[in-house]
Amino acid sequence: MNILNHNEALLAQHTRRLDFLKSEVNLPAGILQKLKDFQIAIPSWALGTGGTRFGRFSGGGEPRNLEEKIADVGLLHQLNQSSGAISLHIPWDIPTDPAAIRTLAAQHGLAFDAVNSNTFQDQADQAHSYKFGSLQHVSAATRKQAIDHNIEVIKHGVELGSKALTVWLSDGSCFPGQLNFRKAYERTVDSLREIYAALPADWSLYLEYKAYEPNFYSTTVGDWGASYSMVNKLGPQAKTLVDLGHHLPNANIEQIVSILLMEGKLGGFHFNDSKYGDDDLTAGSIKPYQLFLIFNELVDGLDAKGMNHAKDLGWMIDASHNVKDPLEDLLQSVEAIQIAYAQALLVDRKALEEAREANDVVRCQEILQAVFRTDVRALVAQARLELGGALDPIALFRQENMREKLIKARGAKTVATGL
Ligand code: LRH
Ligand code: MN
Repeated sequence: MNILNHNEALLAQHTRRLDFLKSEVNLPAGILQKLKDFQIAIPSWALGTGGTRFGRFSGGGEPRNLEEKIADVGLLHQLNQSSGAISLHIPWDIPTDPAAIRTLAAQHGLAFDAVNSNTFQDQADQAHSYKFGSLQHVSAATRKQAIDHNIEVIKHGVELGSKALTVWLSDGSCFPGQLNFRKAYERTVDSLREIYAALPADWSLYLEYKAYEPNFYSTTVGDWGASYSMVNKLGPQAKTLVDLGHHLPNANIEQIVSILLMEGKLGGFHFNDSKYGDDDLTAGSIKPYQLFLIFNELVDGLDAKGMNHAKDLGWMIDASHNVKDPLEDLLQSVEAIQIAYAQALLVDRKALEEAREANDVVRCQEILQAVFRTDVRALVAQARLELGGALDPIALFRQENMREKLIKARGAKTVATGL
C-alpha cells in the first residue's frame, strides 16, 4: 500500500486544517503523544459481514481463518496506526499453533487484548446444553462445563500474551416465574469464583453486563449494578466491562462510567453505537455527543486516579456490520473513538469545575459544547501521520481497491467465524 504518496497528496490540505485548529485552540502539551499511545483492540468476530435473523448479505473476501483475521487487523493498523491489538473469541478463533499466531500478530504490530469465552452457544461435541443458561444453570454439571470452558479460554490467552478474560453471559429467563433470581445470582457468583481462582496473578476478569437478548424477561448479569456487585464479591482482579449497546433506552452511560471508574471497578469497553437495542453499529454513528461525554468522564476520572489512559483500561470495539464493508466500518469506529478522546483532552477542566461550583449551568454546557463542536480530525490525523499511518485511511483503502483484492485472494463467498 503506498501510504507515502497518499499522504503527500493530502499534506497541504492537512497542514492548513491543523494550523487552523492550532490558531483556534491551545493544544495541551502531550496531547499528540496521548493520541499515538491510544490503541483500540479490534474484535476477531467482526471482520466479516454480520447479519440478523432476517438475513445476511456478505460483501466477499472475508477472512477464512485466524491467520487472515490477523492480516485484516494488520491492514487496519497499517492504515490508522491505532488498531494495535486483536480480541479473540473462543471457540470461534482457537489458535491451533499459538506460537505461530503470536509471531504472525507481532509481524503486523499487533498484541492480544482480552480473550472472550462463549457459553451462549452449544458446540457440536458438548455434553450439556446452555439453553437454560451456563454459570447460573440449575445443573451443577452444566455449570462445571461452563467453568471449565472459561479456564480453557484463559489457557489460550496465556499462550498468546493476553492479560484479561471477558465473560459475557446470555444467562437469564424469557418468562416470569421461569427463574429463581436469587439462586441464579448465587450460582453465577459461585461459578465465577472458580474461574477467578484460575486467573494468573497479573490478569483481569471483565464481567460484561447486558439488559436483554437473547433472553427477553431477565438477564442475570443485566446491568452495571449486577456486574458491580458480583465483581466486588470476586476480588481486585475482577472489573466491570461496559458495552455501550447493552443499556436500556436513555441510560446515562457516562454517569455509570464515572462511578465505576471512581470505585476502581471499571475494566474496559466494547465500543459501538445503537438507536434502539444492542444494534452493534459504528461507534459515534448515532450518538457522537454521548461518546464524547463518556470520554469526558474517562479523562476526568483517569486523571483523578493518576491512571494511564492507554494502558489501565481495556479499549475494545464490539460491532457487527450488516450493510457496510467490515474494514471500512472498523476504520470509522476507531476514528470516532479517537475524535471523542481528543476532544475530551481539550476540555478546560479547571474552568468547568469553577462553573460547576458556581452552579453556572449555562457556562458548563458552553465549555463542553465548544469542545464538542471543535473539529479535531486534523489532530487525530497528525497522530496517524507521525506514526506512519494514512492521513485518510478509508480513502486509501478504496484507492488501493483493498476489498477487490481480498475478494480476488479469498473468493466472493467466504464466511468469517463470528456473529
Ligand atoms: C453480547 C456481546 C458480547 C460478545 C458478543 C459477540 O451481545 O456484546 O460482548 O461476546 O457480543
Ligand atoms: Mn460486547
